[in-house]
Amino acid sequence: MKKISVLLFVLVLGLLLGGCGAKPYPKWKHIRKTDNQLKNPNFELVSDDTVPYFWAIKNMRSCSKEAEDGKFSVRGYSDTQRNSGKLSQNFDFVRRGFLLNDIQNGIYSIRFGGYQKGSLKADETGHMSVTFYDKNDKFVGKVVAKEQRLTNKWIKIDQMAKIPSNAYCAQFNFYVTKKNGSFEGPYVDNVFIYMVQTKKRKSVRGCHPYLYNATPSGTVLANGVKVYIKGWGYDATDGSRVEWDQEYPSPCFDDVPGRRGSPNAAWQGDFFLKGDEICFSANNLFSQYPPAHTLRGGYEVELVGATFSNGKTKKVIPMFSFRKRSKQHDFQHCEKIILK
Ligand SMILES: [Ca+2]
Repeated sequence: MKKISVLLFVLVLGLLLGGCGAKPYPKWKHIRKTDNQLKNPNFELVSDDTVPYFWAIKNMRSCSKEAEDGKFSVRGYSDTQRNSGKLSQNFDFVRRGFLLNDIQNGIYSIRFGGYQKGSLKADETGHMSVTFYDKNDKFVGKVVAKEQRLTNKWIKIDQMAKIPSNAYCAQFNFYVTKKNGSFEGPYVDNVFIYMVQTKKRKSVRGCHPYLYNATPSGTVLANGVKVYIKGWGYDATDGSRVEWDQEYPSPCFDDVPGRRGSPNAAWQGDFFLKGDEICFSANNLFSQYPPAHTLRGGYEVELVGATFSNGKTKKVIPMFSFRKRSKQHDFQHCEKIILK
């Protein structure tokens, strides 16, 4: 009897969670800088309700009758009410490992395209585009694939475009429109965006700001605590303070600027709330010309509206210590705080 009720409970729970028969959301393999930056680019991963995974779609659907490659492509919805549709997917340059400095300096262009196919109907069109957004999700630019006369055969779109200097994120789009009746196409399959290095990087000398989305000093966190933060450095061999040539969020120290072109230590900082703690991170510690002395680095932090657990509002937070080249590159440290 007990067994049956447990079984029933599991069954009901399964139904409530909608887990019965539903496909689990697939994982996508790691995307390297040289890979196609789009996930599920050939639309072969499809949910039970004909939605291609990883894509945002409006009035579009997977189609299993016509495919340039594999089993599925995507096309306009075949009813008479909907006259336009859109398929899109975006990615963030920083998350894919690109430096915003490189984007700003026009080091990369994009190569985008894929296969598309029309129908014999004259009044329906489909076109590919890439739109760019800045780090506040504000639109900063768009490139549209050159108009091609669609036929009922697959044609390949393959085009290069510049990336706007303030772009943070790129979005691939495929739009379909028609005047009346139902869609017969247009179809799209096997799409791509590649990041192509089209310009040489100027050799880096000394400290250079590395722009990314760090929480700025002076930010008020969700618990109402205001945090001021700056870089802290200490030469533990001779007991002297290290003054940073460049401040938080990308502290950088170069004892002989321009000597061999690279700083002794440079990293990217950030901080965030985690329960009743404030956590600090120091990422990508870079020490190509490492100091001969033992170098300590971290932050000087001042809180407004809270204290550290010792009752004080100011504290030095050491994050790392190294001599010669640092082997570890990412550091995190959390501190309990007491709200006033
Ligand atoms: Ca396909």
